Amino acid sequence: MKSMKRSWRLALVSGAVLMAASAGWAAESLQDVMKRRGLSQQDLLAASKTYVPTGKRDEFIAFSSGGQSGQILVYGVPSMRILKYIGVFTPEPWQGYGYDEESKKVLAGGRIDGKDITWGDTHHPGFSETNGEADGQFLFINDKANPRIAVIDLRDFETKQIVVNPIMKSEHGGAFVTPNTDYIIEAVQYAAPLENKKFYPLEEFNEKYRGAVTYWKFDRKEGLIKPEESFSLELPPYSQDLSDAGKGPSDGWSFTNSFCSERYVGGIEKGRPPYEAGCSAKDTDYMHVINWKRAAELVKQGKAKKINGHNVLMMETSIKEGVLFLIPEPKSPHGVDVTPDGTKIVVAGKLDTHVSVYSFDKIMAAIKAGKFESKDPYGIPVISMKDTLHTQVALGLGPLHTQFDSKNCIAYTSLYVDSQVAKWDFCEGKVLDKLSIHYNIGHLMTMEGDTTKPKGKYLVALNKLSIDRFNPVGPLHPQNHQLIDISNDKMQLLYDMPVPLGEPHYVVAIAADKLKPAVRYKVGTNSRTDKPHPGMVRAGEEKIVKKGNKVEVFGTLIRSHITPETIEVEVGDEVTINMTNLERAQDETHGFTVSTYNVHASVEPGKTVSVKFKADKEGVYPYYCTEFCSALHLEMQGYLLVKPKGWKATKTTLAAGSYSEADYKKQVKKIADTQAVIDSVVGYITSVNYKDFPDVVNLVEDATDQLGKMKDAKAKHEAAAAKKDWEQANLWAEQVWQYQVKAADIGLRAKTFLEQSGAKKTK
Ligand code: CUK
Ligand code: CUA
Repeated sequence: MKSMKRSWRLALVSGAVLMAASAGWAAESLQDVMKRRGLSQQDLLAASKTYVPTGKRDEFIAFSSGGQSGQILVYGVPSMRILKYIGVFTPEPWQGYGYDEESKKVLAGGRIDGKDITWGDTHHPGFSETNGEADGQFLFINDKANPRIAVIDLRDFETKQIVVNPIMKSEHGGAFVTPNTDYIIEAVQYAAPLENKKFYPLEEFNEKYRGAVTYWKFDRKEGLIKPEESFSLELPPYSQDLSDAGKGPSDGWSFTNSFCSERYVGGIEKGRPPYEAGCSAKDTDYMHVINWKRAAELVKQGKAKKINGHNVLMMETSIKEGVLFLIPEPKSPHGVDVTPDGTKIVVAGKLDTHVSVYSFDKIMAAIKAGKFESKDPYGIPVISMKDTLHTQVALGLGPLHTQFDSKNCIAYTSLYVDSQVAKWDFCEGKVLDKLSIHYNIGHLMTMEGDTTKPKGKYLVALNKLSIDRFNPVGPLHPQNHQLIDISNDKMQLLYDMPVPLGEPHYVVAIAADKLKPAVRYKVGTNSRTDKPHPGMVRAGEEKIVKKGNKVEVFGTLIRSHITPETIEVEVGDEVTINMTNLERAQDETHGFTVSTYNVHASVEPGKTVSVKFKADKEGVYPYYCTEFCSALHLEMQGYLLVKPKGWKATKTTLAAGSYSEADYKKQVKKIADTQAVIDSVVGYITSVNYKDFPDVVNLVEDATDQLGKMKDAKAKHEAAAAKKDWEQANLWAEQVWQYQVKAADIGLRAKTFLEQSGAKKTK
């Protein structure tokens, strides 16, 4: 132990010196490396387009659906480096999501019929938008299996809300956002009765089963969906698929595909041809064209029917009021995507080689003229394809999804069967380039490519299979996100990124500089509600309150101790532990857990988190900090003592060590040496314009805090030494040194930061 302390001191003293002394090895040439690693010129070119040097950042941030993991995966483009997983529908232990009280409440919002659902089939993330542009404030994502939508606040990348769709039993076409984030669109997938827990036999499919599309009202100020102000449209049982909101000239309208307007009901066990045959029998399905602005007005006028307490505009009303129309679209289509200028709607055929480009103007003209080719079996007016098509382009086999370029009229469509990306011109209706990629692309994504202002540059192909692409990891393979350069006429494949969370259907990416995430919370914040946490306390106010069998702890975390260090309860007590992280420095997160009670919290600077459990087992349970937060992280510990009922202490002295006067002298010398290091670091920091760097100012505040605590400990070790109580003298001297180490650690970090940020001498 003693030698370890010595090496610590050495490290502190030499840290600054080491920093400067690391160049000058005879470097391998580029040719040497190419030869050694078997790389071609083409590889090198690709590498130079995706490589982000150490310490540098990505230009775009991608938010990928985590598929069945129920999470979101955040990665940088072009480096494809994974930055974070965000727990959404699924507990996420690192972030304490589902293990602390605050996040449990968020997950509880996603309970269905009183039951926890701890996974989600996430498909489509969507950014909040302002005037049709991604604004970097919020992210939404859907759960196909258990029809739900979640809200993630991009100030802290935390999930704040989960809402359950009150009338659907499955969904797919969410989360699509209207241009000013008034509504988040979610469409049914498999038709079912809209009333909850209502049984109708499949023989009554046409009469009693329904599709629907829900418009969830979003309150940007509160950062929450308002279920009371949300509404749905009842739709025929056509297996609605994806949606997109109109923008610019088409703002106020939305478009939703369907893939089984045959209304086919399978049943191979009864000898009927399967769904796949019945649902693709006809040459066309229907695109639903919906005037959602008008629909919202009708709902306000009280024209909706309440189903399961939710506003539903019934088909009859929608038809009468002219808010719902259909247009045939070729064969079991998949994606529907509105062009950035809002004038056209691109529908990909899936079982047809074409993409069909509809003109919004032509759709409006037909509606205005009352020119319909027919009515569907439910009386919805059908506008003819011929009257509304701008063009159709044969792209290849299995077109699925379309994204847009920063250049006018340029689109990219995924070809599932061909495993290709097609670059094409949707104004002129011609193919410009095709790129073969690895197997079976689903979605594809360009930078802000579904907004009014796509940023071009890169495209990511989301491939379903990776087959032989990566080192084998068993029969379940990762998926493969392939990065493609689209800045030139010809597309170039750059990089394969294995995605270890299946199956990420869709990704959205945003310019990194649009994101303004916080580095800390206001002290005492409940991060899930963004409100002051009643369990917060400041330094020195920590307390344990006991009322009957309820014990509530108001504690704090700061390098490197937990206050309180002992919590005593009686078996059967209900224990709530609130922990506030008092740090200000960036990235000084502490974790908190109590052994075997299945609780965990991630307590970022300023946050207050509570964990709750019934102390139903007698015994001794260590609690500790789970983040390696400082050199004395392992010592960031305490004991929960769960005592038998009516237990009385018999022994009252704690175990002790043996310390001498010589030990004490050594401690005092060590303190003096360390102080010299601190003084030199402080000397440097105050000699430059450190106040111009807010991150450094925070570090300095934290360091000053640590040093401030020294005074009291110093008085204690000196008083004990005067009384020749060498145990107390040594331990309090050691505590002084601990404060110094932490201050020096923070100080060195500040110094490095300043040196790397080009701080200027002021003295
Ligand atoms: S879907 Cu999976 S490839 Cu859910 Cu958007 Cu098309
Ligand atoms: Cu705090 Cu480890």
